[in-house]
Amino acid sequence: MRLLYHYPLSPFSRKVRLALAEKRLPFELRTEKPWERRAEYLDLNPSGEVPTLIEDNGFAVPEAAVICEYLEEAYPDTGLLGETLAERVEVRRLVTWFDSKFALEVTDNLLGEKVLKRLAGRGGADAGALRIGYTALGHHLEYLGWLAENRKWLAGANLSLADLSAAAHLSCLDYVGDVEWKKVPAVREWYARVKSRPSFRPLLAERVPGFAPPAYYPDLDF
Ligand SMILES: N[C@@H](CCC(=O)N[C@@H](CS)C(=O)NCC(=O)O)C(=O)O
Repeated sequence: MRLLYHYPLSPFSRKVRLALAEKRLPFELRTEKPWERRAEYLDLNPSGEVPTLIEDNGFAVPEAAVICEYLEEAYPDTGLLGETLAERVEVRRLVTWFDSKFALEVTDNLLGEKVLKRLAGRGGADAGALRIGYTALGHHLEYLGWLAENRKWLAGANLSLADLSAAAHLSCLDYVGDVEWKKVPAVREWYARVKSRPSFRPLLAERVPGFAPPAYYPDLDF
């Protein structure tokens, strides 16, 4: 059986789980705590980061971006990058936005400081980092709001990897109660649609010991 090494509150792991589920590719999950730097896991992915996908035949594909490109090439039936060249550029632009810019400016400063740092035993959250993270989140939500108001899905007419990437980051931030949905109704409407897809259900059911999400976190009407 196909296996994904992941961590529940890792946006990069979540993006790959969503992509696998949207492509209807069955897989099992194995939780990996990347901060433990297990030798066996480092053999699979020398960066030590999650996720890593192991195919049925033992073929290892590390790194979320590499896995998503691989899935698109190996299993093209349900395409997540769009059809035309212009669509594919726009999807890749937004995926890069969320997995680089958003991840660095928002996710690392909020989720990284509040959760991953504590799990890794590297102390508590740094107030300066949190301030930077919340300010950046405000700017990013404005941009997401513009996309959600002007397009059906973030990159255009169809659900794409851009939606999965954005929703993966936002769902982790939502788990720690950092998204003020009332302030961004268009983003909330878009997220409600992503959240109600069958691919999202297993993510919403998961809990990390020591970190309880807000009561509305799993609700489709939030
Ligand atoms: N470039 C990597 C990023 C993955 C990543 O940052 N994973 C985080 C969790 S979301 C991680 O494993 N962090 C632990 C560490 O840096 O040691 C990818 O695309 O897979």
